[in-house]
Amino acid sequence: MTLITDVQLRKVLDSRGNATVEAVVHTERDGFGRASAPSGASTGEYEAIELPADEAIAQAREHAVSRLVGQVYAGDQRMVDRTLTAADGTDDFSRIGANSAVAISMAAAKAAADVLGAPLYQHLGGTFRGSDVPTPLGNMIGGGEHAVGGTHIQEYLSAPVGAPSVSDAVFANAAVHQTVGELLSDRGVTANKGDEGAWAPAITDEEAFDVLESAIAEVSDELGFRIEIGLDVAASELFADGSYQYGDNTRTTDEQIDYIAELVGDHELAYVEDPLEENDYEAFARLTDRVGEQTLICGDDLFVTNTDRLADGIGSGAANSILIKPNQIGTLSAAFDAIELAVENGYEPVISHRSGETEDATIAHLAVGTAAPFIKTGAVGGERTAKLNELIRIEDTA
Ligand code: 2PG
Ligand code: MG
Repeated sequence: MTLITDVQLRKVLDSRGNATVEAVVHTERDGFGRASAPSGASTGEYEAIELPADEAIAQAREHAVSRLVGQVYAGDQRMVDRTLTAADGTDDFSRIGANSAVAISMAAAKAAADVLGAPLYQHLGGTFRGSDVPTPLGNMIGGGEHAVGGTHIQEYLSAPVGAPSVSDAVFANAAVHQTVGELLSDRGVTANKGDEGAWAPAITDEEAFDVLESAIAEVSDELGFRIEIGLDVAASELFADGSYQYGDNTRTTDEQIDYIAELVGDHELAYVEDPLEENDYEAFARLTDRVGEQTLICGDDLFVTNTDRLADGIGSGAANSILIKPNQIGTLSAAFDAIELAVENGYEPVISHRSGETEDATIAHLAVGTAAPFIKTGAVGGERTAKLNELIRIEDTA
């Protein structure tokens, strides 16, 4: 059986050099699972609370560990997550920290899969979900909260929708990323990389489209399959004093809707995340009504992986897709519930990394285990390739 026999918590580094929580779960029959929490920079107002790593570890040790050890089976994910929720006792994990909660939740799942000798995606998804591997959305050019001095739009994504396999898609994104770097240097533009490894040149949003379109055309011609463009506008970060601020340019909500609708048409966007600020369901609904047949309008800060907020969105017709970040809600069960509610209502779930990451690859398994159509997890950099290479392994061995 999978009775939890030990839970260890420690502080480890994330990709930004900050401290994050790593959890280790041991069970009977030598089950072992280890997982670590990611961390956002452009965080939504309604996300579960990330505490400083030391505090999250101390609080979880005091309130959660003894409720799990010798009491709960790692194979009963619902029970693990209910126990974490009860140990916390708040509705946003502000007592033990969503970072401790999600690390323990994921480590328990891995320990249970280990006892079964099954891959994590299979343990999470069960045998009936198959093993469809999602299309990776790769961050190519960016700015916003992820890179000072970059574009206003936070992420320009490459979406290799025509790729015959995940391996082809992953290498296509890497090739687009390299080509963008070369095109920038041909134009005499120097560029560092932002937190997720995307190029962060000081160019306008229009130039970013131009460069990305050229890179995609080149790579797609060479590889012979279709690659489309996606965006994470991260509009809550642009929104101040009632309007959207693009440097010296300001757009009202109506103008923002027009602007995004034009971008969808002009650039045949496959995916647009957070085009409007996180409280404006009504504007999301208007935009979805206008372009929702042509593209995915995805709620990240809008929904924060929260079923209550998603239900509000479904009720008002806001968006047609939801970003799923387990650390926004604190447990795998709650993330799973958000995915289920989305799918039941025709919303596409997109599983996502955070800008601050570790080498943990749980989200690759969550995406496969839930048959999500897309995963957003960067294109280059070790903490990103940890997930991408895991997808390649899953595809190769499934
Ligand atoms: C986002 C994410 C990941 P962060 O906005 O979607 O790309 O960024 O983790 O900083 O919230
Ligand atoms: Mg986002």
